[in-house]
Amino acid sequence: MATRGFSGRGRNKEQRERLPPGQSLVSGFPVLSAGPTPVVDLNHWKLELKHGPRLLASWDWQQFNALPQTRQTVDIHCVTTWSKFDTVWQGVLIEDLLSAAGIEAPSKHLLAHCFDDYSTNVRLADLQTGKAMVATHYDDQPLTAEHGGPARLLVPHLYFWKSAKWLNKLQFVQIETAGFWELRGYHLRGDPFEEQRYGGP
Ligand SMILES: Nc1nc2c(c(=O)[nH]1)N[C@H]1C(S)=C(S)[C@@H](COP(=O)(O)O)O[C@H]1N2
Ligand SMILES: [Mo]
Repeated sequence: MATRGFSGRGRNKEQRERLPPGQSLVSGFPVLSAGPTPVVDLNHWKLELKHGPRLLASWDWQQFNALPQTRQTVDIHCVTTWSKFDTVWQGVLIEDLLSAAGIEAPSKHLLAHCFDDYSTNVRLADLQTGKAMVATHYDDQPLTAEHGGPARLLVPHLYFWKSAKWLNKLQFVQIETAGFWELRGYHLRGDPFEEQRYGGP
């Protein structure tokens, strides 16, 4: 109790360094979706990997769940200014997905597509960080529908709009191509520590 002030300041310093500029910590887990939550039947669930229109690989739910699993604890940052520390996720790392597909990446840019027609662009380099994954579990529970279940992209080091919920396709594209929010003014990359909230003219 006597050291409360000192250790409090210590924690705050650590938190300040982990918290990107303009962000505030939340303890809950807000839900942000552009439209209604799609109903996704696991019997029809499929994740496709494409290069433009060409199919490179695809997994049904059973095949996808047989891929190597990774569990990790990361901080997440939403462009609407909330951040959440120490969120626990489990799923398939993008590196493991690509090696399961047995392909060399054909381009440096991708679009993530979803069951609700949302999309977002991501650079291959931002997916090959050892942290970006197709997540199926949050807090050791199957991902709830409102948070993107059955499976969502998780790109924890970028603003959370890059973490596409209800993921059904990862598409390599030759040229960086804006997704849903990027077309509406958000930054093409979205690094929270650089405060890349909005795109340039
Ligand atoms: N398919 C899909 N993915 C999406 C969205 C969406 O509307 N549709 N919203 C994005 C935005 S703007 C944010 S901040 C996060 C919110 O994720 P959460 O609802 O799990 O907090 O999901 C992102 N992924
Ligand atoms: Mo968002």
